[in-house]
Amino acid sequence: MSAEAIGIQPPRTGEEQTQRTWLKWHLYLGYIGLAIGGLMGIGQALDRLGIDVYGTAVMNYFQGLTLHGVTLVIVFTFTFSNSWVALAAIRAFDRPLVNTRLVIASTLLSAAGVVLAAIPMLLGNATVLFTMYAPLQASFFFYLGATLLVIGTWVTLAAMLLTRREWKADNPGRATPLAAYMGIVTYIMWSMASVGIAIEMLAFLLPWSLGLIDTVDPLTTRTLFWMSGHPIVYFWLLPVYISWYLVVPQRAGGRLFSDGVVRVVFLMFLLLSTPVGLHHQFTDPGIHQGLKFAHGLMTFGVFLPSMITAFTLMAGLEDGARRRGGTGLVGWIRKLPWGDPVATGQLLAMLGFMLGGISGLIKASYTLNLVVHNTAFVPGHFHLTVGTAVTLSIMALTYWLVPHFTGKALWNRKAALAQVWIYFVGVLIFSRGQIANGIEGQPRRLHASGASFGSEAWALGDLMTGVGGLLMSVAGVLFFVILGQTLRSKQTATLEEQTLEFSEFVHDDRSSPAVLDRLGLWTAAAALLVLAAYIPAFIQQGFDPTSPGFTFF
Ligand code: HAS
Ligand code: CU
Repeated sequence: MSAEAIGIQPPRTGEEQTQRTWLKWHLYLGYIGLAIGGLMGIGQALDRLGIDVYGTAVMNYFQGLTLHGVTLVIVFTFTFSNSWVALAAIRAFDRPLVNTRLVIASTLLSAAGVVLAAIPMLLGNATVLFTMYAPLQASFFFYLGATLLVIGTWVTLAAMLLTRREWKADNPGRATPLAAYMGIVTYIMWSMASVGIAIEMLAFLLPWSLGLIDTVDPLTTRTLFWMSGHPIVYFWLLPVYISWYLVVPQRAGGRLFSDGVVRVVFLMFLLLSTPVGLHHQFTDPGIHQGLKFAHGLMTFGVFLPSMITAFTLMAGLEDGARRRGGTGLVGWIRKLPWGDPVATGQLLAMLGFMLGGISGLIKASYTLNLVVHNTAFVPGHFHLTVGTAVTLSIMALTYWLVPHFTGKALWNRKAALAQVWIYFVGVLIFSRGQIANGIEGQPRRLHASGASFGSEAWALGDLMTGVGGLLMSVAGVLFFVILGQTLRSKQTATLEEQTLEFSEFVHDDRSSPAVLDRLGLWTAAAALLVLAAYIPAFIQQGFDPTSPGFTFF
């Protein structure tokens, strides 16, 4: 049995137990983000149905939308990753992380970041949306909170890298265990990518919001933001890929083809996630067409590791289903573990991601991007990616994680199954509405029921977005009911329920080339690509710090 097949078990030492307690609270912090963000989502769904909760309520549309975006895509995702990826690394290395203080520091940094960012958002002093670039200006504390959340992720990386070094000293010549490898490569990618947003914060937004400098260059801050703002989507996605690779096929009874291929997939993300940010700026003036072309080309490159993932997973799932008696060209799909909410939620998330991925490819094509940029098509795309592939997978994984962390049995498996299906059906209807309206030219971030203009062509799309959004909200409420009831439950989880087995491979790590483990080398190569993609962009676009801050809402 390979090391990976051991999977995640209940803790064995006191230190591991302490770390898991902190990781548990780190995870719970994310659920608070999900609750606030989800609540704001209900308001947005109602808005599409013509019920204007913002006209009368305590907050305006953009305040609600900022809370929605920041708590979901920065708080919920980051805290889940810090918790889950560290937990997987502990199990893969079969030892606690070096050292416990770093695990605690990461949790506290996230918590401080959440509080600092939440207060100005709730007070209406940070209505800049989650794409926090100039010239919209937020309170200093909002930027500080976001910065601390990013630093928390760096601390998690430091803990994992130190543990890897210690493990390597004890296991000379062996490849980093796969679950840890995937997590560490993800975090190296993100830490490198987040340099863009770090410079944006430290050099521009923090001093600007404090009044130390009066003006900034919006184009510079946009470019720095997107330098991190594209790879951030893989920082949301790759922790979930760890589960898609290592948990779902195993639960389906299948083996994966090759350990080496999975490592190559993660290295491709390390190399290609960052030098593509200009695909968010295809319509920005002042950036040379050749640079946009280069970033566009590399966007098609970063599509590949997800395609390899799709084929690898499909083969692993088919292998499992056929071993369980599945037959036929597609008939085997019936033999996937549809009674298991942990697997089912993630299978549905994968199906949603197929559509999310295709809509991404459409936007990566320059000429099509000109049609859909800044329209409702964009949220249509990202609710199928971060809103489905990531969120639905985290919900499903929660049905294992919480019993694991607490020792309590999952409350009502049937309810959990219903929850993931309702969310899936809801998000499909929701995104269909957004994507159709985007093609009809509906701007994104439109306060629809408060707008004095509109188009007949948007009526059906808005209805679908509203109804789909309400279904997602029902699933969101049900998720928290299941979570609450599980936490209150007196029934203990069996050892099997607390244990997470990892997938096995036909070709395991012994056949993977040693060069894949040279993480320093790959990081250096990735850094060179980032420099090649961005230095010409900054030189060419120049620096023109003439814009004051604006607060419109
Ligand atoms: Fe994106 C904008 C292009 C992936 C998120 N994206 C966004 C924004 C967000 C976002 C939040 O090129 C909006 C930012 C803003 O506010 O302005 N995106 C892409 C491309 C990909 C992509 C090419 N995006 C993501 C992921 C996200 C995400 C992942 C979050 C997690 N995106 C764009 C572009 C824009 C953009 C443009 C800017 C648009 C504009 O004009 O503003 C690709 O990486 C996608 C690759 C995915 C695939 C799918 C693989 C499928 C798999 C599942 C297999 C299924 C199985 C099922 C095995 C190739 C792995 C089996 C089950 C059974 C039951 C049988
Ligand atoms: Cu992107």
